[in-house]
Amino acid sequence: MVAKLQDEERAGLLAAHPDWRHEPVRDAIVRECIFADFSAAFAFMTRVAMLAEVQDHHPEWSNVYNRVTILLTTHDADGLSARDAKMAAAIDALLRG
Ligand code: HBI
Repeated sequence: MVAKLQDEERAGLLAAHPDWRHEPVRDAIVRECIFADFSAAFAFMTRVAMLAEVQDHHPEWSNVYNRVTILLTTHDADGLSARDAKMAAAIDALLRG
C-alpha cells in the first residue's frame, strides 16, 4: 500500500505545481496541455509514456487534436501520493523544455 498525502502535503504539491488543479472526487490532480498541433501533442504523450513506464506510474489521460488532459492519482493509495508529485514534476519539466 502506498501512503496517501495528508492535507498539508497535498497543499504543498499544488503550490509547487500551479498548473495542476485538484480534482476532489478522485483526490487527483489534473493538467490540461495545449500544443501547436496533433503531432506535437502525440510526441509529448510518447515522452510521458516512457516516463510512466520508468516510474511504474501511469496517467489517466485523453487527447483531442492538440489538447492533452492528464489526470494523476494513485490507485494503490486511493488518492494522491508522492508518486503523483514525482510524475507531475517530471511532466512539468518536459513542458518547460
Ligand atoms: N499508475 N496512476 C497509477 N496509480 C497506481 O497506483 C499505479 C500505476 N501504475 C502501476 C501501478 N500502480 C503498479 O504499482 C501496480 O499497482 C500494478
